[in-house]
Order: sequence, then structure tokens, then C-alpha cells
Amino acid sequence: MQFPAEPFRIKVVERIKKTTREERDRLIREAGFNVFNLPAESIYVDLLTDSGTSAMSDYQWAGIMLGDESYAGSKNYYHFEAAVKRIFGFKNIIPTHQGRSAENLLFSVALKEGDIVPNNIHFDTTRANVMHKHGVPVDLAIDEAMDPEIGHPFKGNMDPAKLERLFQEVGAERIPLVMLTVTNNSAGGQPVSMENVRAVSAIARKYQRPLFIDACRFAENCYFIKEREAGYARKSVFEIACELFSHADGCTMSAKKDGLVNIGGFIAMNDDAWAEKAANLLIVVEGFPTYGGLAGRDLEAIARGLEEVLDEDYLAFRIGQIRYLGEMLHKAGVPFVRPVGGHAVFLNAKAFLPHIPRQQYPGQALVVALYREAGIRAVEIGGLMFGEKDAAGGEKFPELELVRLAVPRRVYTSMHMSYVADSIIDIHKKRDTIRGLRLIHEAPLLRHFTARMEEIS
Ligand code: PM9
Repeated sequence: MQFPAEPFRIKVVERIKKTTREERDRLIREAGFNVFNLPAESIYVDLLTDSGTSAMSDYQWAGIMLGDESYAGSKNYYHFEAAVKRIFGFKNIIPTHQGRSAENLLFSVALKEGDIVPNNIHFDTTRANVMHKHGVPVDLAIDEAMDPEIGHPFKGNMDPAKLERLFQEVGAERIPLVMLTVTNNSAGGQPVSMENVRAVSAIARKYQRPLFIDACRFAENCYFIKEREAGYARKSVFEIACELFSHADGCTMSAKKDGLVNIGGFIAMNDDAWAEKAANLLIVVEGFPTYGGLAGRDLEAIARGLEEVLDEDYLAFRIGQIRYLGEMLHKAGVPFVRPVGGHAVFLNAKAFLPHIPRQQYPGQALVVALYREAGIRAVEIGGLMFGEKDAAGGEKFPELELVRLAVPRRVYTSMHMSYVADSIIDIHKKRDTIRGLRLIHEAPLLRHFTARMEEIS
């Protein structure tokens, strides 16, 4: 196993505290067995999300001090615009305060009621924003994406045959754009190959429809292309990114991921008419187009983050650190989605806790065990998050029951990863003692955020 040594040294530290098991047992009960209700201070290693949780560099913090907070025409905007154009290449760049507001702008200008948006797999906020504009999100991932055991170098791909079929069946009039999410978060942070981007782009162009990339984790995706796809080993990740975006007509971006910042995003596109509409809407809901809901200093941090994220020593460490966690778990026989993705390890809760039926939320039971036993916070992506009531009052569960361990960028050392792996391996050994959960309170929408549960004795 290759040990991924950190390509940085630490200049500022933030204390994290290990609570006792008794304290955590009390806290998780008080939280209704929902880790979203826990005070973050009571968590030792927080793997809830890799979004907005990155550590910024000294170079980015220095940029923060150069913030120009002019209402219009801030110098940081021009730096930001140049940094985005250099990599993404699109003509019109509109900053937003995070990814979902970029999605909201895109679907506000592009969709009319009943329109269909194909994607490899929509991330939750993308799906919600399509539906908010009365559109229909359609996922066209390759079949392998749904099998946690199948190894595939580009398990995030869209199936081009499914896309072609959709165009044939519903007609291009009902499909105003095509999207591709890189990496494919909902399929386990799996990458999309350049060949697939080309194939999807060719179909979109054939039907004269723009291709938009959901670019949140573009650098991680391009690193996988360099590692795995024939013909790319000698290209820089920057060159690969430029090529990838050259096949598209626009993108939405949450800079909270591969922008290496704590807040920010943007939408970029070549089409002037859509861009003008988006910018006009931006003024109503976010702010003037040279700040888009952000401070000048935030734009500077994004401009610098986008430079840094393409540093290949950083990317080798980043991808290596997640892989290292996966390899430790694999050696000990802990079941998770293979191969390891770019930003997270996704534990397979169905296989981890076969004694807990789906009706008792095995994924959430595992999340509770990780916190109670080791102070680790993860997130359930399974029956609690996506379960739906059926006509008979029972519950319909999604195919996969996963627990995501999303690793923040540049925040935890590889020793923290060893701690996480050892803790999970210990929990796996005594998995028979873990009990299922019963829902006692749920909201009508997005219930996992506020649900309260109790343990079944
Ligand atoms: N992803 C994540 O934890 C943030 C939490 S959302 C409940 O994975 C993709 C692929 C994402 C994503 C956020 C967004 C939205 C769009 N696409 O959070 O609005 O993974 O900046 O980005 C989260 P914002």
C-alpha cells in the first residue's frame, strides 16, 4: 500500500477534542439518533461532507487580505473571471454564492414546464432545482454504476445509448440541455472518462442541444483520466481539464469542492442570450454580476483555489488519501463501493449489517455506531435519505444503502485516516451488536436532515 504523505506542512491548527463514549451516547440520544443534530464540537473526525470544509492555503488567506469590496467592478472579480476562463474556457462567467444557486439560474433560464434534463446521475440539489422549475430529471448512468461490487475505471459514465434513445423517444424539443456530473457524486464519486464526455457531447451536438458539466469535482475527475485513460498519462491535469470543457457549452460549479474554498460557485456558458437572462436574474436573487452574492475576498480565494487544485502533487495526495482509507478497509473485509471514488469511501451498509432489515435503516444504524464508538460523523445515503411512502403506507427503499465517508480537502492527515479505518474495522468485528432504528418524527421533504429516531431494543 502506498502511504500518501501530505504535500503541505501545517502552519495553523484547529483543536479537535475526543469525547468519551458515555458523552457520545448521551449526545446521540439527545440528537434523536440523527448526526445532523449534533454539535460539531463533539465530533472528532467529521466526514459529513467535503463541501465547504476545505482548509485554505497561506496563498489563499493572503488573497483574502487583498479583497476589494467595491460593489461593482471589484479587481478580485477580474482575477476570478480570468482564473475561470483559463481552465473552463467559457465566454460568460457569473459568480454565485454556491453551486445550487448556479443550478437555479440555469434551470430558470433553460427550462419550461415538462422539459426533461438528462444527466449521468443528478446530485440532490440539481434534481431538486430541475423539479423546482417543473422539469423532469432523468438519470442515464451506465448499469455498472448501481452495482457496488463491479470494478469499472469510469463508473461515473453516462450510457450514450440511453441518451440517444431518450432523444429518439421524447424529441429534442423537450430536452433543452444535457448535463454530466464530474465526478459522479451520487454513484460514489466515480469519474467520467474523456471518451464518454466526447460521446455525450456528440449526441448533444447532433440534436443541437448544449452540454453543461456539473463541475464541482472536475480536478479530481481529470486526475482519474490522467491515471486511467489511454493517451492522457503525459498530459497535465490542466490540459485535460481544458480538453474536457472544450466539449461542453457551459458548466455549473460549487467552488466549495474543487475551488478549495468555504463558500462560492459560478455558472459559465458560451450562449450570450442565456447568460444575459441568468445575469438579470442574478441581480434579483444574488447580487450584481461582478460579485454574485460573494465578498470580493471570496472571489480572490476562489481564483487562487482554482490554481492550486490543479497542482498534481496535491491531487496525487488527495486521491491517494481516499484510496489509502479504502485499501485499509478492503484488507479487513469491510464492504464498500468499489473502486474507491475521488472524494469519499461509500460503505455498503446492507452488506455490513445484514441482520438489520431495510425497515430499520441499517445505514443510519451504522452512522450512529461510527459516532458513538469513535466520534466519527458520516452520512447515510440510503433508506432514510431516499425512502418514499408507498400507497399502502409502507416504505419503498432505494436500491443502495450506503454510508458516505466524505473527506474534506487538506484538513485531515493520513493518520486520521488510519484512525477512521481502525475504528470501522473494530465496529465491523462487533457488527452483530448494532441495533436498528425506528423513525419517530419526519418532515414531508428531505426528512434525513431533521428526522428523529429511536433505537430498537
Ligand atoms: N454536494 C455534498 O455533500 C453538499 C451538500 S448538499 C446536501 O456532496 C454536486 C455534484 C454536489 C453538490 C453538493 C452540488 C451543490 C451540486 N453538484 O452545496 O450548493 O455534490 O454548493 O453545491 C454536497 P452546493
